[in-house]
Amino acid sequence: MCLQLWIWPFVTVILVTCHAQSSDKCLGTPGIPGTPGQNGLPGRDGRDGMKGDTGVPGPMGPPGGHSGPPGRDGLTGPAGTPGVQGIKGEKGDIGPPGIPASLDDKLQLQFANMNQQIKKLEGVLFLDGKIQHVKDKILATNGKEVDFKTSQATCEDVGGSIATPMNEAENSAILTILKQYNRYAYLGIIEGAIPGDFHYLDGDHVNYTNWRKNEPTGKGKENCIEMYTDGKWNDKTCNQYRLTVCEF
Ligand code: MMA
Ligand code: CA
Repeated sequence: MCLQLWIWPFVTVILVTCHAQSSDKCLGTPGIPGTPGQNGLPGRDGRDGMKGDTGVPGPMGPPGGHSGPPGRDGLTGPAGTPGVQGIKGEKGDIGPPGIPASLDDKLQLQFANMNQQIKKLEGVLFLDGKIQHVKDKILATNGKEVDFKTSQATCEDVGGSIATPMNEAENSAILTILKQYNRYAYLGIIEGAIPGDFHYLDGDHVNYTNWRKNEPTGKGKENCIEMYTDGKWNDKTCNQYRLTVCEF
């Protein structure tokens, strides 16, 4: 501010000199600029500025007085691991006598309904070619070819036994399955100690046979029986791979 104040007169003097030269009426030389004046009094206060930004939070104060009341309980945690099993209790008293099942109408109705359901399921399986039935006997295969022992074990494992035709109807039911798969199957009949003497697996002597002409021919060397795809029987070694057919 001060600098600008004393430069102005100086510039004015230079301009005056310039005019004087062009008009030819100027005589003396310009004087020396005076010394700068003293600073003026301070101006009035300006208007208030805009509100500043919020300051940063101050440091945490010292701990307060007493601690507050306890908070509420948290959520229930996951179930713990089961404990060890307790020791078995004493045997209870014998219950009151019930009525015989044959006189229990409710039970008899349940049996009748169950049998009806089972018959329906048999119908579905038969339609699908999965089972054959002759009277109360059901015949089925798993489609696998194995030796005699494996076939026998497979059937027993599922609560049945290897197919054993006791009459022509049963022989035909097994044959139906063999034709579907175009395979031979072992039957549940084996040779005893005497060559040519065949018996069921429970030891009973056979009372129905359907040998092919000239069979059996093994003379004690072919201890199992296979059924051909025409329903005829042949005595055969037991280690061949034959279709597993079970009866239930
Ligand atoms: C095979 C074997 C026998 C069967 C004869 C019939 C050669 O042996 O399957 O068990 O009796 O064939 O020709
Ligand atoms: Ca034979």
